Amino acid sequence: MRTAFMLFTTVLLGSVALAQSDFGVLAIVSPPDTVLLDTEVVPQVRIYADSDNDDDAVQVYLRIDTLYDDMLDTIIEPGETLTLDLTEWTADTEGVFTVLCSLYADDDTLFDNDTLSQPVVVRALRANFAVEAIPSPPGTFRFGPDTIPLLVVIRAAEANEDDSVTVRLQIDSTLYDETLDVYIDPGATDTIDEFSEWEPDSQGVFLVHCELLVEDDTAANDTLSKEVHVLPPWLDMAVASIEVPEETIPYGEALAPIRDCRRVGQQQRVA
Ligand SMILES: [Ca+2]
Ligand SMILES: [Ca+2]
Repeated sequence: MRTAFMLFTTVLLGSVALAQSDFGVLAIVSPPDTVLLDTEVVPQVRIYADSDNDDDAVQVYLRIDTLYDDMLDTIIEPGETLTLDLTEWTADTEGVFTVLCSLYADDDTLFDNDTLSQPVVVRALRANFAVEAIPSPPGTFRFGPDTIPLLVVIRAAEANEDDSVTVRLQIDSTLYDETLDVYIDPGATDTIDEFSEWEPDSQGVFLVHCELLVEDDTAANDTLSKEVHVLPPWLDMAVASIEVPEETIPYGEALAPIRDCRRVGQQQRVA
């Protein structure tokens, strides 16, 4: 008898479970992770219904901290997924805020999926920079004369005019380390030639590394490196003159040749 009662209870509970209706929030589609300051976005959420009833009424609420609060009444059909647009929101305050979506339906019996939250960052438009090339020092050169490092930096076109960028150039980390603040017009490509000269005093392979010290939308293009091979200077010899005596040379007289050779690379007279 007891076994029969438990079986009846199980069947009954099972039938109750099968009859449960559920409505839930699937996603906060908008606002996205980041919204630019003073732009307007249309908040958008996705909900679903797992119910046997036609025309279930659902109230959907969306809140963005204390900045925004909206509610939407809608009708949803069994098995349906709806993407709903709410009232526009103008992101006029910088910061990190919590977007909270919740729903209510009379026949809902599962409540864990009735709310969903995610952060949104509101920030001002950034100036975007990228280091494009390191034309100097060249890949191979001979030390002797100094070389002026050159960097090509690009700035994307955008609205805010005033931002500058800090550029750091290092050669083997410690041989050369210089930082400059430069201004580049929006949309322009500039060759920065204001770094001080580099005076390599030994041969070898050196790593030239450029870094833009900036927080912009794409960090991957903020660094660039190249290897430079520094070779010793040429030992460049040249004959400068051969001096011939003008007077008659007596036959049999020994005469020391006179020549004048110069080491051109060092401008150093060797004879
Ligand atoms: Ca639910
Ligand atoms: Ca960048």
